[in-house]
Amino acid sequence: HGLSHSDWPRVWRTHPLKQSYDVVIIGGGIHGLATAYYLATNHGIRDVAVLDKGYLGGGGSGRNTAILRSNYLTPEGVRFYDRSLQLYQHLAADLNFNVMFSQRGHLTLAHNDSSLRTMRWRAEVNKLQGVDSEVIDPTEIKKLVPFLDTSENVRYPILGALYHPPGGIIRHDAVVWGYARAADANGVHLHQNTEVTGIDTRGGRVTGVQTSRGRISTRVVVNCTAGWSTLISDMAGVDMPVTTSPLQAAVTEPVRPFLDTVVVSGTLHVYVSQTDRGELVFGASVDPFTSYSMRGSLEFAEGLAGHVLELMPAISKMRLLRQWAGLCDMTPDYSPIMGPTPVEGFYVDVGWGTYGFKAGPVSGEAMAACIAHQRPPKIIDAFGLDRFTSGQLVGEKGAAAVGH
Ligand code: PYC
Repeated sequence: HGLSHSDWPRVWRTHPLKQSYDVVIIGGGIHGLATAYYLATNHGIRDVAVLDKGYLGGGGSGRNTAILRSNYLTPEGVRFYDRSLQLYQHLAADLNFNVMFSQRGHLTLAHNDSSLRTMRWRAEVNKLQGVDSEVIDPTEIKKLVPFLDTSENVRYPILGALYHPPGGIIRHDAVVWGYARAADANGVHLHQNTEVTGIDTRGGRVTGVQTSRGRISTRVVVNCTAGWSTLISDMAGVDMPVTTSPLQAAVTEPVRPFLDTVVVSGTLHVYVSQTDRGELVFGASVDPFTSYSMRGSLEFAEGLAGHVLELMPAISKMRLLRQWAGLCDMTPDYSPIMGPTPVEGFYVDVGWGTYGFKAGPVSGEAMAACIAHQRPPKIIDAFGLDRFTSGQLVGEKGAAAVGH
């Protein structure tokens, strides 16, 4: 006699929608949930609602390829993502939820002189920030990943790689569920199937949120959405320099473990890792057009297979089981937009491009501090919306996993 799923305890509660909250967070993914959790635990702000038009973790949080790393190109980016890795390192204990973080190492391959130069640059910036990254040669790469074709007789020979030992993978859904359960336990109300249809402002400040389940009065609204971040900001009258493109991913049938590190190739537009269950998870760069589609395409699967087999010819018999897409909100400098906006009480945590998942914990921590102290903490100082008028961009394109 086994447990039927109806016997399982609920991980978080449901509540009636209250008519007012101190803080309303739009978007029930890792960013929104982490912001709610740190508001409650770090600042004692517990009268918080998280609204999602679908289910928790159904957007980018459930569609990413679960890769964590902090080997960025700018000092601001490296410090920021490294704080996220530190939070991820003790997240299982903090949330009492097994998030299965595996720091198995991360390799970004260089197939030409200019990428090798960028890898050296990243390694030096990383080391100056205390982050473990170094450039290694094909012999060392082969030792770490014996299945990689490191010969010289291929279209794009591997010249070297940026090796980042602290990088790895995690169970992305567990991170969402862990934050959701802990936020709920700290008094946060999680409202699924609750779509935001308008944001009320008066005299340049936020006064409330209109939803498919009624109006909420509030003086603080945080836009933690991806894909729809511009539509939500438009509701408050805030323009954002963001375009949205799909990024596709795919997963194979499970096989015995053979791939111990995360492998990224910008030139071949692919990254791959093997889950604890044995599946290979692949991702690519964003599709070359703007769209809100979250479906996979045959063109993508064909291109992906061709590229992967250039790297690992031995896996040609493996079968793809599933493919899907997530939505990436791209900014002009490939860095996020975080903090206050010209509308008082309206905050944004958006523009995550192709690396929002790994930033979840530090973003939640920083946005919670920003709201509690009514000014951005130092760690997100460089990511304000005003940089697009002052011209102080944080160019992070060279650290995107694969080219765009
Ligand atoms: O930035 O590491 C990354 C990444 C992996 C998948 C998409 N982006």
